[in-house]
Amino acid sequence: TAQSFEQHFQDKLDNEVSIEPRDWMPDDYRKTLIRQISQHAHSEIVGMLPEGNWITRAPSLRRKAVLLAKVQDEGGHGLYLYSAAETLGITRDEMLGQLHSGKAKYSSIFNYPTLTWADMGAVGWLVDGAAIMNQVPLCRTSYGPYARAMVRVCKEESFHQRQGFEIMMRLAEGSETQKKMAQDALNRWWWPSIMMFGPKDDDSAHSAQSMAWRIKRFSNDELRQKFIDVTVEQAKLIGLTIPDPDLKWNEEKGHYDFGAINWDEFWNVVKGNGPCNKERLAARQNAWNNGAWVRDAALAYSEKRKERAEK
Ligand code: FAQ
Repeated sequence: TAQSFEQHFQDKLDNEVSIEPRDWMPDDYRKTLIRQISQHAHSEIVGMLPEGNWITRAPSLRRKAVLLAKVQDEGGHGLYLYSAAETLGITRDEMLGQLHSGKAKYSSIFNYPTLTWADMGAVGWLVDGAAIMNQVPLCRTSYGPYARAMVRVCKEESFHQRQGFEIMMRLAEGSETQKKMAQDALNRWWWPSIMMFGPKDDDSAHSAQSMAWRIKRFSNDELRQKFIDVTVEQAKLIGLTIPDPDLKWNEEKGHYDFGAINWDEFWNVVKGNGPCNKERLAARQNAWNNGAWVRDAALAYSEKRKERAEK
């Protein structure tokens, strides 16, 4: 009966047994996962664009090889995530259709421009740093295929974060101009990075249900606070200043207090009006359109093979 299916699902959650593709699950659990996993996949793929912008201009062969590898990893993460979402009964074409029509979201962070080489440092350090903070707990998310995909993704993100921090460290100990470049990148990426964790808990539409289903293990504000606490110390280490005059260690709480986040800016970017939203979406739509001949050729080839096999 429906009730015993539901009970079985709840027992699994309570006992930390992962939910697998063939298990019964509530419709809304399935929907929430499709939404989150597909948006996560889109973020990885759109997230290749701001850094792709610097591959041809990396300052040395070593930096170029590392950046190229990082951007390829992001493509791989997108593919694992699309595969994980497909196990829930949505096709890749449907997901991409939702991205291209603007119906599906992707992370707000990728709608900001990468203006200087130091931005490659800031993106790796802050954006991948925030991504890891959010994704390590997702290795224990209740849906098996998503959790397993996250294990490998997190290992790679951790390399990405270090390569970004290393770029910042080198620039920060370089010439006056290089140090300024690093500080300028930190100034521009800090606030958008802490917005990546999503709206504050009171305004987070999905959090309560996603926590109850053990999809999310920590709330948006909890993860944001953890990220700020570790990143402030890293900034100190390399002699850069976090652009927040209200940032202050709170002895009683054992956390940093921080200034007000500009939520108008956040929602504006989420709604499609950030500095690069149109450019990012256009790049993905063009890639899709320009790849049509590859899909057509692959399909024609597979049909020809099928025909031959039938003869
Ligand atoms: N941007 O109720 P909540 C990466 C939307 S890391 C845009 O709190 P939820 C690695 C949200 O979707 C980045 N939209 O939602 C990389 C919802 O709208 P909807 C990707 C946002 O799902 C690094 C509405 O606001 N990581 O790609 C954002 O419970 C460097 C209400 O919000 C993930 O996706 C935002 N920042 O919590 C790649 C991690 N925040 O869907 C390249 C997995 C919220 O109803 C280079 N996702 N919204 O239309 C999650 O953990 C969650 O989905 C949250 C949001 C925490 C992002």
